[in-house]
Amino acid sequence: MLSRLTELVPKEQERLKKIKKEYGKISLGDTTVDMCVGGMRGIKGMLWETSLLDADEGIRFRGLSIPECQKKLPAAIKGGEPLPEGLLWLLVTGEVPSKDQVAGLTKDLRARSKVPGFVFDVLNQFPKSAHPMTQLTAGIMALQTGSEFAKAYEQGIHKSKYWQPTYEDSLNLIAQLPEVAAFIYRRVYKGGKPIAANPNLDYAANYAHMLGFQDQKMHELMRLYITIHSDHEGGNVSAHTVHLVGSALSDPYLSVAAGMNGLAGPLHGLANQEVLRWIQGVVKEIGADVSTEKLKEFVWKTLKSGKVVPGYGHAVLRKTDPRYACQREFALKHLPNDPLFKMVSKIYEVVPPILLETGKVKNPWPNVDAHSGVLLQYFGLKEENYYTVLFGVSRTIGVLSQLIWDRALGLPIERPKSLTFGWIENYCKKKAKK
Ligand code: CMX
Repeated sequence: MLSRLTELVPKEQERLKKIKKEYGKISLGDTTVDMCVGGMRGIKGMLWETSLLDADEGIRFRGLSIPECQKKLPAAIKGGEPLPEGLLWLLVTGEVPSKDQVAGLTKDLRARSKVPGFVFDVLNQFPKSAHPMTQLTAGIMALQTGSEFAKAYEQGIHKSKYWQPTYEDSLNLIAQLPEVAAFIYRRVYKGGKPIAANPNLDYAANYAHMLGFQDQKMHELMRLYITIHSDHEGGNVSAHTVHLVGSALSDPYLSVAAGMNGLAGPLHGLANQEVLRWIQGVVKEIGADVSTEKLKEFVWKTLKSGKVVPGYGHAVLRKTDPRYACQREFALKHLPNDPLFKMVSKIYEVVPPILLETGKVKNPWPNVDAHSGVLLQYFGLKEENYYTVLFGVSRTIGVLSQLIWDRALGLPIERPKSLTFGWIENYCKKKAKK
């Protein structure tokens, strides 16, 4: 992949120069006071090449929808789920890889996957009760001591070469993260005995194996899971944070650790944990074989107590998330009679009309997090506090693919303009008088 990237970098640098020269002064639309005080919704203010999100259709990775990725990217078994290594290749180069290229990348990642022993010592200092996301971020920060970018910067590397150590750090971190993440799982939930990597397995299957899952179907689920959670354009909290922190030339480890702290928020990646807890709350209070009426009451109770229904809604999407839809397809194929899957299907019927009835929720449909926990439960990964770590391992692939390009294109430090209430009031009063 590195040799292909080396060919692509000068071409894309020229492309950016041309865009700046020819279109630099063209307006992409105005911002409003609502956007300023409302979380910058819809502001077109960031370049993100690896994926693009359409409100109705959902995500496309380098132009490919999820079903297209499932068809075009190499799989471990015929007709099976895509290998995340193939997606990584696609995100970094913009090209669909051959089977051989993916096999080469799997091998490259395996060669980079050794985690220094002191990283585990650092993690062992944490109380086991520390949230797995806290431990994951700490593990990434421990790995940061091996940053090639930080070393090269200290040695005075020319800015035109920044992308090369960024590439090395990115592949190293992507390669090392499953072992760190699996160590956290075994330590917190399985009495501390880690499982050694299996060099014959692909990236996702090996991660599942190190967690303690040998079922082929679980390996397929992990391939799908890691593929679909990787990237969701640039404006979401984790991706934007990595881009922002990276724009200060903080190395990939520092940038990803920051992004993981954003992913750990309940309105973002932690929602997958919250969904499962919420479903368990339903089962506990009204039983697994719940009637529609009782479920409606439960949803209203959640809303009236000032909480969100986790797994529903989105800042950009306005239809059912295709990442939800493909997990539903997976469930229909592999666990159609699972009671919790049936519950998820029932929730899908009940929740959207209620969210619409509130009159304020812009997207009443399920997002990626509404489904993932139920699939993981079925295959035995029942510790919901760990779910966001899986999301984090996957998200690292997407955000680092873009970070390599941020450095290759020499994108500048991010610095949007902020305003005060007083500034807004004065400006709007003056405007009203005109
Ligand atoms: N349950 C209850 N209320 C919800 C809601 C939900 N699922 N989704 C949105 N709302 C509320 C908002 O809290 C907001 O209320 P206030 O006006 O009282 O503040 C109102 O509806 C309008 O919000 P919105 O414009 O529709 O949505 P936002 O862009 O502000 O927020 C999101 C998007 C995802 C944070 C929100 O839908 C939410 O909190 N969902 C539940 C948590 C969740 O599933 N997060 C995961 C998202 C996917 C991911 O990042 O992984």
